Amino acid sequence: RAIGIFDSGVGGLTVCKEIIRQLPGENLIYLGDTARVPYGTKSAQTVERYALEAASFLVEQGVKLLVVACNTASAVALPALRERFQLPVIGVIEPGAQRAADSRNRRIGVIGTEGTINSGRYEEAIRARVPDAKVLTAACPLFVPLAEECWSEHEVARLTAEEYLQPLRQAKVDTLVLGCTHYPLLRKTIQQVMGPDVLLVDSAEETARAVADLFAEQGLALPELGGRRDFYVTDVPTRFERVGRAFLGRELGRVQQVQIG
Ligand code: DGN
Repeated sequence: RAIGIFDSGVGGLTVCKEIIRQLPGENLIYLGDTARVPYGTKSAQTVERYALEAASFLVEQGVKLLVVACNTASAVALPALRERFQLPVIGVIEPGAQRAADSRNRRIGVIGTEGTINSGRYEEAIRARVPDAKVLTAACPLFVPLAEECWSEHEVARLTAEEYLQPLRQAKVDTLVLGCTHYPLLRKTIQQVMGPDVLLVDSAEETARAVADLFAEQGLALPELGGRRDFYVTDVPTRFERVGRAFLGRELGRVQQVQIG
């Protein structure tokens, strides 16, 4: 049976890419809710409803595990998803917070969409592990379109990053959580602006590790190679196919349009 992954659009393909890298033999079913993207600027109630509908689609496909690749949906919808469905649900926030807890000076930065930052979930998850941590957060909404335009290393991206990250640099954080599906694409620019000594926590990478750990805990055999990947979207697939290549780091193959909700 497959692992089900959903996101508001193409961004979750960064999580997909990491799961493919760490668990190459697993079958994956990915749903991008492209008809309703972005989730990052919508209210918690709306995002929760969208997340339940996206997850229902995947559960109907018979997935064995649900990965909520979207940080915004992970921030606001995990309790509702866990209550509704009888299968393990992994979000991206706990794994990212776990890694951030390794911070040496306990000054930890978190960047994400407005929805993620306003939810306060990263702060909560980090403080649960490091009670005296100083957590500084910043919403960086312009990073999403920059990544989708493939402008991640453009001068505009650098200036934008300098503006958004200035307070975190001043606060001397030694760890910065990339709390949005799109930010791994801007990794190089963000690292340049923050300086080489700041540890960037990639929530996609940490989430894939959490999935691998869960399988190992359950003693599940991990097939080595040959996983099948199916991609679904809720709007016409053209843009998803084009932009998605950069996020997945390879061709997607066939993408099918479905109606959910
Ligand atoms: N996938 C969203 C997130 O990780 O928060 C970013 C895209 C969006 O919905 N704005």
